[in-house]
Amino acid sequence: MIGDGVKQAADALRAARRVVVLTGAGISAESGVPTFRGPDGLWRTYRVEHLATPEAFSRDPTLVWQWYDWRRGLIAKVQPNPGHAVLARWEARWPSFVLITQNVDGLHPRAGSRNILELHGNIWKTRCPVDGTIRPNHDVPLAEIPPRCPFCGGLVRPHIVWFGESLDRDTIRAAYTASRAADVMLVVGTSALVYPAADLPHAACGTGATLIEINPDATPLTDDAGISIRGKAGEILPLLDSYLQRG
Ligand code: BJW
Repeated sequence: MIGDGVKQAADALRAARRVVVLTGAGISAESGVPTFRGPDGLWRTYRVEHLATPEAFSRDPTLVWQWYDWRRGLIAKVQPNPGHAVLARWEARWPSFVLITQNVDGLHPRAGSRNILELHGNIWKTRCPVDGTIRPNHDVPLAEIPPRCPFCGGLVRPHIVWFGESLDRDTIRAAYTASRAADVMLVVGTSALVYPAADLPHAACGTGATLIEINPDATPLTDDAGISIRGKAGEILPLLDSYLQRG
């Protein structure tokens, strides 16, 4: 029963001092942002190696930027959902609350979350490969494709971690530190297939955290999750929050 899992999760959260949440594309699904691997996922229509690798960008930066321009247009039209809103509120409930996200859509910050580790970057930022400068860019559509660095005139790239690229060292370190210190780790809306993000819940379990998973489907993490709640983030998180407020 969903209610039993939610009640158990609320009890675990109430007893926790350090809470860490790891989110994936599923939390934005109810806002209307496509996931990657589901039935309507981006990777069903687009080939990863054509669009989300450094080789693809070197081969055809215009094509890659056209794809990001299309996704930025789609994301700009949607709103954070009640799941994002609950996680934003939880920052005030636990002073050490850390939100780790694999999402690049920026919906967590738009919902009000501030203490966020964006593991895979942010679609609203560009990076100059020459000097590494990261700049916000909210143009929809982009003013030019591909966009250029205002200083060196070279091509800028999306500030996104593509397959085969390393994550920002400080960000992934901070994510491991928070995960290892967690009393409870809540994993929401990720297929838990992409590393090193998918390793973080194992790191948390390894130091004794209770793992709670919210996902309509089973994932490779489900067997390790002490509490597994099968449902949609936008419905389960508000329910969990209301149980927490009752206690
Ligand atoms: C809902 C819902 C609702 C639906 N409510 N839930 C160790 C082992 C094996 C391989 C590797 C390894 N270490 C590294 C690798 C290689 C690679 C990797 O992991 N490959 C695997 C796929 C096999 N990793 C990397 O390359 C990483 N780099 C790295 O580690 O560098 C060092 C290194 C390189 C090479 C070898 C060894 C070391 C970088 C990974 C970068 C990932 N980037 C992407 C795309 C960016 C492009 C873009 O967005 O523009 O990030 S991939 C894509 O997947 C995106 C996501 O952040 C990421 C995770 O996906 P996520 O969020 O889980 O989404 P889905 O669609 O998979 O799942 C959605 C879930 O939601 C589902 O479960 C649904 O059921 C659920 N759901 N509705 C709640 N309403």
